Amino acid sequence: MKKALIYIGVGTNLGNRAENLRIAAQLLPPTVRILRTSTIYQTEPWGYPNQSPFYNLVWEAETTLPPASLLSYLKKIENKIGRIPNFRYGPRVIDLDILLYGEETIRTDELIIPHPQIPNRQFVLVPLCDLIPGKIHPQFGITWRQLLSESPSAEIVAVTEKIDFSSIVFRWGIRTYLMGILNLTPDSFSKDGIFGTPDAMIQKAVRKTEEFITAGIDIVDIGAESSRPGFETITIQAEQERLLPILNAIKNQFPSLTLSVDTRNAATAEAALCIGADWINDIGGALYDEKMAAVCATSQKPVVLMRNKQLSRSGETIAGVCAELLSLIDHAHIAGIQDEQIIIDPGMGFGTTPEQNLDIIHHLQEIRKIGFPILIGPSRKSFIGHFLQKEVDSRLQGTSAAAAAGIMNGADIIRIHDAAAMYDVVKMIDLMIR
Ligand code: PH2
Ligand code: MG
Ligand code: MG
Repeated sequence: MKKALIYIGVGTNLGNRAENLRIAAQLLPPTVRILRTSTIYQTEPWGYPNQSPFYNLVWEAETTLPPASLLSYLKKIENKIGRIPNFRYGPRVIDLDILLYGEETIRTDELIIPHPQIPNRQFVLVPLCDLIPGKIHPQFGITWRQLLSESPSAEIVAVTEKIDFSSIVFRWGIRTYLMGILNLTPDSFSKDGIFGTPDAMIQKAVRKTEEFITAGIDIVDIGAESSRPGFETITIQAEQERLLPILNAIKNQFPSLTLSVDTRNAATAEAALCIGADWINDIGGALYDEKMAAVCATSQKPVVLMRNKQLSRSGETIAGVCAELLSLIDHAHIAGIQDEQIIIDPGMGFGTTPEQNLDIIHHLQEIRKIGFPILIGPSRKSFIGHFLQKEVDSRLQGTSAAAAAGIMNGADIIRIHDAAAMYDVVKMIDLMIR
């Protein structure tokens, strides 16, 4: 496919500006690939003075989208991030402008390229000159450096705040997030557990994490205790011996990655948080270990509270699930866990019949009404095997279907094994429905 080299000007002066820049980058489609990012500048407002200073930058990117499609995609991203149209030059959470599209000059009602205002705007010229100072303006025939030197001066300083674009911003509803499963158990039901000597395990775990990141996973969830039906519990000490060295290695190697720890034990959670775990994922809903809720409260980190009790076969599935989740939330609140930390999980396959798992996905919107982000974990589970009569290594299509229906009904995070395949599934669903 034909690729064009483009330059996109980005500005923000409302809310958390650094986060706005990061989420904008993370919402770009695979058809727009950032090659270079200019320095980020704090700039005085141009055009309308009575507003807060902006953060501005320019991206150099490669795209296969024609200009009109690119424009409409960038507008969609602006809407998703919450841009509300106001007056000309007014404040905005995000502004994404096409500055240059290859060597083309374009003049339609919607789009003028090169962006006609660049010569008057140092907040564009300065970052653009970080990238292409010696290139020639397609119409004026002089360099960007020259244009900068002739432009009206404005107050512009490089931002000192360190902005890590590879660290994922979580804003629920804007897109679906993928959690990759890293099982440090020899007996995992999914058949993809990592085991071996301690050194071999570290190596395998780091390699798998790298695969996850390459595939576009947002969170990696590391667990050392199998939760498959009829599993044997391991001691807390054995759990930590398996988990902590690997967690440490992954944290050091991939410091921007969001690392979740799958544990029911407060002492393990505490030790993991100390090493730098970012989330706790507790299949016990912070009930299994009486100290867990307090550890999570102190950490102020996100915590996944999973429903995990035999679900009554009489009565409505979803009402039972909601009642249990509400009681987990109450318990978490009492221990001091804040609403902003809480993610809820209906616990697919935990004390549920195959039919009840279908009900959970079908009626997920009822769980949505509780008002917290929702994680679901249908990946390779036995209810899929039950209905399709497929072994655990042939359940990807069933998993995709469950993810699709789940996302359409309000799921925010999908916990999965098959990173590359599920990335494509989720990307397409988000393009269609979000
Ligand atoms: N964008 C505007 C109007 N004024 N001023 C600064 N400093 N930065 C901007 O991105 C900006 C502006 C309209 O697009
Ligand atoms: Mg603009
Ligand atoms: Mg604009």
